Amino acid sequence: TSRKIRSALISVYHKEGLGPIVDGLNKLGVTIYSTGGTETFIRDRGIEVVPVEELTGYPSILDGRVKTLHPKVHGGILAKREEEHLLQLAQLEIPEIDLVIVDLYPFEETVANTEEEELIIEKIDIGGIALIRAAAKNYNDVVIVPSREDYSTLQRIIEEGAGVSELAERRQLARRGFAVSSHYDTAIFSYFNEDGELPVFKRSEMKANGLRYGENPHQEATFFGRLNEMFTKLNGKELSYNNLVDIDAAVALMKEFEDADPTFIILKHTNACGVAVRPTQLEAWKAALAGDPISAFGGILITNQPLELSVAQEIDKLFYEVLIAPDFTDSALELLSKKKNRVLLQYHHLQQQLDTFKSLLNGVIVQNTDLQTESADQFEIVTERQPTGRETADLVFANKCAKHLKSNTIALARDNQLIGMGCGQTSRVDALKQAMTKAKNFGFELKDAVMASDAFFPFSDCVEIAGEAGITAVVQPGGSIKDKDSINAANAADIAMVMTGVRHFKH
Ligand code: 93A
Repeated sequence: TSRKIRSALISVYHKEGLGPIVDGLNKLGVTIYSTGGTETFIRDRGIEVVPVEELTGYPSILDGRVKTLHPKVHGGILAKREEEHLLQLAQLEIPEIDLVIVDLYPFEETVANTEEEELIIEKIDIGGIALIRAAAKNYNDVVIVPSREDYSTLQRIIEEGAGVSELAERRQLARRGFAVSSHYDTAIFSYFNEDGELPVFKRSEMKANGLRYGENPHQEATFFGRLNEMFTKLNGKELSYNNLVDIDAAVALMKEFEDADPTFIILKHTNACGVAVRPTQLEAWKAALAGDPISAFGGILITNQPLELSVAQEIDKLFYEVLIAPDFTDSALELLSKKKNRVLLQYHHLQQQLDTFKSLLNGVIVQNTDLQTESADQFEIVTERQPTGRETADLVFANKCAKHLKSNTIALARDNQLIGMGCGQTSRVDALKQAMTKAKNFGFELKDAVMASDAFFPFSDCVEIAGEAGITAVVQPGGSIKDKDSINAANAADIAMVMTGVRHFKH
């Protein structure tokens, strides 16, 4: 439903950027109500404005602590544009307010700049927050612009829509409104919360998602989320804390191969110990398992195609914790469901969350999830020899594996199969040695294999060792001051090396 803006209440702390907005509203003939400083700003532009005091019939009192907190203001914002509410507005002579623009008192900046509690307290905005929440609640009829950052959205409505907004736009702005108000209240809470108590959820009140225990039996744990939007559990025991952590790692890595040929991945403790892409699912399973049949015991398995009976028969021989697939054929499901504890998950999508949180030092750090993946056209060839087509494909494959292994890591691959990996090592050369040992233990030749590193080589040692082992191609981000040493070592061993410019640390 479209709504035309006929009236607006503007109350902003910072006035920058407001000029063009009020000019636009004025051109559309919008009636503007406003509070003290904002009113002066608008009047100084030569634009007609109704002081909010004239609307409420009340002065701004208590040094401005009560300016807009009045039924004449909130009634006009909160009224549904339906007969009954509009009748009440008419009886009480309350004008409708179709647009609310707020820029809150700068609480956080004040806290950053002073220790004087009195000044800080005065910067707790009450009326502005109430305006934002009221207008956001009534997004069905009202446009809320909850901060200066949202002026561009409003400018679009004014210019392109001639003051007419659509429901989806208003709802999106309401979402912004609640984002602003929750952020603001969190900042106030943090200021008062000097003992550092975290706004953690009370686990006892969240029994529904309570896990049996955490990483270890003596640790309590709770999961907050909506797992069933992502998966349907078709069989097995209750998911454990460690299962959830591993499933998340499995999803992240499989996302890299979502559209590839049949792929199988086996993970342990969030690290892939088997990965293979093959023309058939059975071959993919066998090649993934061959990567490290010992580690596969008790692993998390994931594939990108509906699980076939022939593969289920093979998997059934192994002890595993969780098997994830986009679907299961009836016969495969029937067979695998016989083991009551084994978890079978059908995934609906492989969406990852955009932010990653971690708690530390009595706080939380948040970052964008590492969703970047390099394709061959992002490879910069830095050696005399170019990688062959087969090597290039394996480099892309190995680089994807390395991205999802704990740092420091080296992934060795050949023919779209992970043949060895070293991860979680404190030195890169240790990671390489571990990867080579694994590969040899499981009967792989390193001749013609490729190597991927999650971060640059600080010295030429890894490339030298790789060359001696017969590895012929290497992918790494580059960026070390000693890149040249590694490049020289690669040239000396006739290795083709490419750089991506993108580091993939994973701690
Ligand atoms: O002190 S308040 O919490 N009391 C109110 O009723 C009120 N209404 C709007 N602060 C209030 N505001 C805030 O005033 C707005 O959020 C805005 O930051 C500021 C704009 O004041 P002026 O227009 O006088 O510069």
